[in-house]
Amino acid sequence: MKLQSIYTQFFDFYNSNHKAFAILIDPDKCTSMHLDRIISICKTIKVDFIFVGGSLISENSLQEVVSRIKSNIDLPILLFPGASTHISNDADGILFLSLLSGRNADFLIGQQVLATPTLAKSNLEVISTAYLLIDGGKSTTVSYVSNTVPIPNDKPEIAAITALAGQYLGMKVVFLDAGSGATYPVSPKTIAMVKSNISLPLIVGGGIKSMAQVELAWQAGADIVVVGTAIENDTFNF
Ligand code: 1GP
Repeated sequence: MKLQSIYTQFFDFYNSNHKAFAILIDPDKCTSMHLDRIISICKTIKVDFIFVGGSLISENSLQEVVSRIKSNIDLPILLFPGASTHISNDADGILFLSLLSGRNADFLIGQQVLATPTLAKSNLEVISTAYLLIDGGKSTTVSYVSNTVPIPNDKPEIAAITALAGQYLGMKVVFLDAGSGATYPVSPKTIAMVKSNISLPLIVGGGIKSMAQVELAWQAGADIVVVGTAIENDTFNF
């Protein structure tokens, strides 16, 4: 049973020295072996959230994978949608992303409007999220699919004012993402500058391959760090 809203949990991490770790599951790549590995990781280290989603997924796999996770892992499940159809009522919440780093109206507001009738009928906790793509050294699926250019990694001031604009627009959380499988993660300098300009929980992900990089992101100011590809490929260095 959910005792606390997910957003309250985000804020608890924001207000404390204990930072959060999230695992991202791409439903189209979630084999039984992958799920077993995640179950075993959850028993070994403290995992706080499961994110489910991706830029290119099929709805059937999303529904099925969310139910499988729900029956095997007792953690909040948050949808991380790539499009308006990526919704499963079996999850606990959804990061309602607006791609603020881009100038593609479809990913700023179009997909969100299309998703809203379904969300309004669901029990999902909807968390308004300022989503910023930061260059991670290679072209990523999300950048290609959204037809947007990421913020350069060496322009932390652009990331900071974009995140603050999201806060001024009333968004509840900021997500800095170098994109799935990025060559390098969002730099500590960018994380720190964004953190010092906003007063919202901060999620950071993309290209993180080791616990040392997770720690660096936490130290720079991330409240929640998310890892997908390295765990999926079983190459994450604990
Ligand atoms: C992608 O931030 C997430 O949107 C996770 O990235 O798959 O590179 O860990 P990775």
